[in-house]
Amino acid sequence: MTKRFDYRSTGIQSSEITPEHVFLNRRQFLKTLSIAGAGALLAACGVNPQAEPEGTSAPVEVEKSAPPAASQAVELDDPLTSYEQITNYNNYYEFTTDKKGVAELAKNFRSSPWQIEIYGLINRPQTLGMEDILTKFTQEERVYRMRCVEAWSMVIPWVGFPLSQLLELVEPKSEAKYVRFETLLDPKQMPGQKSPLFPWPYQEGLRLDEAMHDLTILATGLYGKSLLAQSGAPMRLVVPWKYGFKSIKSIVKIELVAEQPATLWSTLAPNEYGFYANVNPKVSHPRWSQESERRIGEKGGRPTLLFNGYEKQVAYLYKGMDLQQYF
Ligand SMILES: Nc1nc2c(c(=O)[nH]1)N[C@H]1C(S)=C(S)[C@@H](COP(=O)(O)O)O[C@H]1N2
Ligand SMILES: [Mo]
Repeated sequence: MTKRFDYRSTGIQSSEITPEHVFLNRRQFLKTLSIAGAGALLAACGVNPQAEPEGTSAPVEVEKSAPPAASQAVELDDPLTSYEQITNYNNYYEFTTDKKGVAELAKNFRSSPWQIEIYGLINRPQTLGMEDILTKFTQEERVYRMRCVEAWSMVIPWVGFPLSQLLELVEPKSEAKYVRFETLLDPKQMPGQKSPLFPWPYQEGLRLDEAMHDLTILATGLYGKSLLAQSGAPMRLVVPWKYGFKSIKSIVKIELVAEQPATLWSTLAPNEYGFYANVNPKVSHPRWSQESERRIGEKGGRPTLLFNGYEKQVAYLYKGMDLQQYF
């Protein structure tokens, strides 16, 4: 079997990071291709920390895939947040609540070997290693806005694959209505988990139809590189129309369940952080407005958009629901 991705590296040297202008030129180039073609090319480029310079890597088999519906949401004109900023300004309370201190505290985190247990209301429960995941699912680039509930935002070029593909593999039973995710529990590696103030491990959840939506991905990289620990290595969820806290990092468990699962933030403060957590400028946080946001790396603010700008793609999921009540 072709091994597409070398997943051993957890600490990428800054000298190995694709310089941003090279990356941006490649994106400019991709713009001229069909999205299906672009996906295939990116799959070929892969998430390889030891990658040779662009265009010189050995050819790998490429699977044909249908054009992702998410292509409508790819934002080729919204400037990307820099790699430096994405990887040095993080929320990851398992390490620290200091956004600028996560990278340093997480630098020795062991994200390999790594296994993900998938269980619950499914026909095919299984435990997958990261190498299985990278072999089974073609990785593609998805450029998404990320809006934290704290009113800052970024634009991140993720590498990953639709969560729906993993769910199809495990065959949810008809009773399965929600997906529950769990982060690694390991206080020896994650000093923040020694704090009794949080109900560790971090848990999150999605309704099954939200989880199956093509915009919902499991990310394994960003800027064409494997995720660093601070970004949720080796694999984290990304749900771009919801506040950032839904996008749970360093996942070890995925469970299909019948009832709406508890989540860390809705357990701690149910009136501040709901289960749905759809980005909505009209639903204020009890302690601040959500009408605008600060794009990291930019001066000034910009208006926050309903569903973080993905309204066209996702509004149908919430038809008939009162967004003030199900926040
Ligand atoms: N396990 C875990 N996942 C997490 C968090 C966390 O503290 N622990 N923080 C969340 C929050 S509040 C945000 S805004 C995003 C931040 O992702 P980033 O640091 O990659 O930008 O991760 C989310 N996922
Ligand atoms: Mo957040």
